[in-house]
Amino acid sequence: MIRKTLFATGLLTTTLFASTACSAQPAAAGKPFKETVVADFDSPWAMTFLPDKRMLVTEKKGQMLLVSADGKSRQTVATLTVDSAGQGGLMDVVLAPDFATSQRVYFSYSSAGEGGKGVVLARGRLRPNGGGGDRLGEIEALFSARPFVEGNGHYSGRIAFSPDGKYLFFTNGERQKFTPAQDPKMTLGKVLRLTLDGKPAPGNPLVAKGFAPEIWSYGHRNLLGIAFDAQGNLWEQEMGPKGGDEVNLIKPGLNYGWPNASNGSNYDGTDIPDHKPDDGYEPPKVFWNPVISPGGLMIYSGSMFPQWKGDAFIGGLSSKSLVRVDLNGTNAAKGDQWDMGARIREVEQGPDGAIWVLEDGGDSQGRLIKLTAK
Ligand SMILES: [Ca+2]
Ligand SMILES: [Ca+2]
Repeated sequence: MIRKTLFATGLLTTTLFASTACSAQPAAAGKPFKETVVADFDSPWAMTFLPDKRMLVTEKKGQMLLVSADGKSRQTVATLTVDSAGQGGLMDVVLAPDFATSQRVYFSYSSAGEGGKGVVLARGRLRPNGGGGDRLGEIEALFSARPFVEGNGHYSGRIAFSPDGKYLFFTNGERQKFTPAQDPKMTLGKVLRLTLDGKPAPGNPLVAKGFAPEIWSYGHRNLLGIAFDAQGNLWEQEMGPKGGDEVNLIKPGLNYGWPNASNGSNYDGTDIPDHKPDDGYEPPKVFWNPVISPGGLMIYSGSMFPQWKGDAFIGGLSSKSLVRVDLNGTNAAKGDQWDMGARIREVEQGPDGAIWVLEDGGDSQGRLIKLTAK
């Protein structure tokens, strides 16, 4: 009925034109969710929910905060020494698969050291501190990207656990140096598969070809999201250059093309050959041109928004949007792109199936917003 009315008034034509120009931005009237501001933070980067519905939130400068379920109170559970210049800082935070018994929390941060800077994977245990609070103790660094290089960009540092809880996937960005993504000895520009102790996982696919033993896939740029879907497929998003942001289905041993193939072009205007069949590089399942600048990835499994079950949600930084990607088995297609009015860094699913987003702003301008069904 609505469709018919649109036809009658000619609005549908306008909608179609707008949709083409904006690259999958449907001209839906209003958003299909209610937004509630729950708290605000100083340059938050990542969050995750505890089984008791409280949240861990990381702030770029090194604070890990434990926030009450209603967002009204918070405590600092760790102040970490990080290198927070540029895109660096305290980054991802994810609970161990056996958190209920181990209290282990995995996190990532950038650090300075010999040769420059790099991203580090670490863990600690979140336990009561005696005086009523909680504290992240027994902190240990497990793995560092190789090599450390100069510069403050493209650390990546996202963490995901395999569905069986045995392995940890860790993303290492190419540090804005391009060619390391194709270098078999460097972990930069790669998806890594590690044991829960941060060691190379046994059976990684490229060892026989002379690659570093941690490497699962390569040819990546800046991987700011990685997550398994309910079928066990591993999805990854990465920031492309000028144009060419990607959602990739990650399979062991494959080369995803950076910097030799991209559907975008370099910022200096020079072209990069697009992905094409039989070029030896795995093409993205979805790409954006112009870009969305993907900052965080969540695959929805809740019941509050049943129409989106199994779909991927992406926080858009420069696009200031929340992006939905239709996942259907191993296929993906653009879904919605909602204007959020601020850079979105992180997307998370809450215990009741609500969708939570963290804005990217500093000076307490990084708001935590809960999205619920209307
Ligand atoms: Ca998260
Ligand atoms: Ca290109």
